[in-house]
Amino acid sequence: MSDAYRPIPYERPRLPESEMIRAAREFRDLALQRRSIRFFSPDPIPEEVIRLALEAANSAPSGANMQPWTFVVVTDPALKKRIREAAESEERQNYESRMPPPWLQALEPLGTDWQKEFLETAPALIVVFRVDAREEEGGRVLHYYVSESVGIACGFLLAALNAAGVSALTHTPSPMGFLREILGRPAVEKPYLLIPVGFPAANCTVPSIRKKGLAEVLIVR
Ligand code: IYR
Repeated sequence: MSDAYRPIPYERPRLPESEMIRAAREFRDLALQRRSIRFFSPDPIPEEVIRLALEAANSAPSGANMQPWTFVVVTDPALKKRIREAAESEERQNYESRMPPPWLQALEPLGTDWQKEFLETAPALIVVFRVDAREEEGGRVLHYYVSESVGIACGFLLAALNAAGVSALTHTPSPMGFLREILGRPAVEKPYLLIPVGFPAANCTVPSIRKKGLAEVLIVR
């Protein structure tokens, strides 16, 4: 056995079954309250809420425990403006010529277009970068299962924000390379997701869409 393997005991109290079901139901109910929003109030959200949600995200399981992510929190209005302008420039080309008709059709129920006002209105933008490798004394160390790991961390982040009553949008302007430049991140970091966070605007609306029920996606063998 390798010297690097030094396990320590792990114990967790077992909940009674009724308590497990109650906790699972409570989390399910909270998850069902979540909606992606595109109309944000400019009201700030407590910095501590973002910090705690990011601590939850940073605890996510990752390939070989390498935590292959960087989170950048943007609240500076000038930076948000630059990000909006760059995102809209890409998105305008997407909507006007790059997205094929079936894609545009799939987006119709969401009512999206190239304009991304929420990138300036939302009080904070969390930009998540995937980090494919890191430099160490001995040379470059590759990270493993980076997209799976970062996806899970983003799921933790969204769930933690939602539990605190904070709304968010999973936004992917494409291509997103401009985020690396504007935020001054190294080439080894690739923008993965842009998550505006905040409270819904007073007149916020969301698309009337339905989620598939579990029966449509669950197979038990
Ligand atoms: N990135 C574009 C288009 C878009 C794509 C998907 I897939 C969505 O679920 C929503 C939007 C935009 O943000 O408008």
